[in-house]
Amino acid sequence: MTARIPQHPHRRFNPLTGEWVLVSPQRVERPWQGQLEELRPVEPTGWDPDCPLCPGNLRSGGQRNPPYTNTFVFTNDFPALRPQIGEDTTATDPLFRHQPARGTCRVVCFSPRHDLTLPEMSLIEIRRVIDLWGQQVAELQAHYRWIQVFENKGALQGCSNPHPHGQIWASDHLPTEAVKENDQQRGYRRQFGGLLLMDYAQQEMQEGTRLVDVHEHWLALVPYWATWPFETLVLPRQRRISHLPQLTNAERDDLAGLLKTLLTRYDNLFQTAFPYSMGWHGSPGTRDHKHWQLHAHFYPPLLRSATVKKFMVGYELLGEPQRDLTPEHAAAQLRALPVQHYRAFAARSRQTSATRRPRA
Ligand code: H2U
Ligand code: ZN
Repeated sequence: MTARIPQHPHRRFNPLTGEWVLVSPQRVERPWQGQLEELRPVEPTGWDPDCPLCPGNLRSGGQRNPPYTNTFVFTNDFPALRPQIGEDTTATDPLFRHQPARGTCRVVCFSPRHDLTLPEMSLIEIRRVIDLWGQQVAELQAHYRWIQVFENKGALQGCSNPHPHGQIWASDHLPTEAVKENDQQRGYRRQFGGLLLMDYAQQEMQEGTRLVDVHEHWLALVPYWATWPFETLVLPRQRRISHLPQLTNAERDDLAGLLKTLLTRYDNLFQTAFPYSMGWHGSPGTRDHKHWQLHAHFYPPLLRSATVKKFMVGYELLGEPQRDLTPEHAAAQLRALPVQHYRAFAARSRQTSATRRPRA
């Protein structure tokens, strides 16, 4: 248990990856004259004639999107992985080793509306995205070993387009993060007999200080070992779940609710469409690995405003990740925020003041 959190520099261990993070709580107030990022203007329109993801529009690859009304999936026009391996490319030289990489990449449009983001979508609409993720994983699992569902959101995070969308990359090989998590979860089960992320969720529920949102089937928390300032981990609370297709109706509805509150808190923190990279980590392959628990990571880059982000540079690149703001403080900040979206609140206030305005 994490009884006492030190106020001096210390390192925390990430049991999911086997890596360490340096925490320096005393540096929070250090002077900052860093760069200000340029803010993306608010998207004014629900349909953008120049957006390759909007319904009915032509994509860069030359194909036209159907007039879709809910969600829409297509194969990436510029895929990083392809289903056919051209030539047999294996080299075992210890210094010049390579192996073939076979796979496929898809783009998933969450909504036909160009100006929406997940937290501003209704629970029914978010549930449709969850169902689509599940269908896609089920379909791709028949052909590939690792299915990476993810969303890159915001120009600050390198996202190319504000239209609400995510991606899915499927591959024969386990990527590096998956290998680490697989080894660590398997090792924990061998050593302690339990399920790493279930044991962790239970202890965090008792501890309380890092919790952000607790729903019936899911919880979101700032992990003890978080590296990004407002990083969160989304975990099942009730049972071991292999991957997204295994979610029950109740778990899907509850997840829609949790994503809505968590992402609304994120947007409310700096009153901006909070950028992040998020993704699901489910059990590899079709075998139901007993050591693996389904979970989602949210990695947001912002540190202290809508424009000031955390850089993973210097010591982080050359030594190990470091943070000043403690995970406990980050969780307390997120918990204190309302779960009503600031844009909806602003719109309602405008309406109320308009109806109160005395007639001329
Ligand atoms: P990001 O939002 O992370 O930038 O990803 C968008 C993806 O959409 C990107 O991988 C693909 C890009 O290749 N894309 C298409 O496949 N067709 C298009 O017409 C535009 C973008
Ligand atoms: Zn669009």
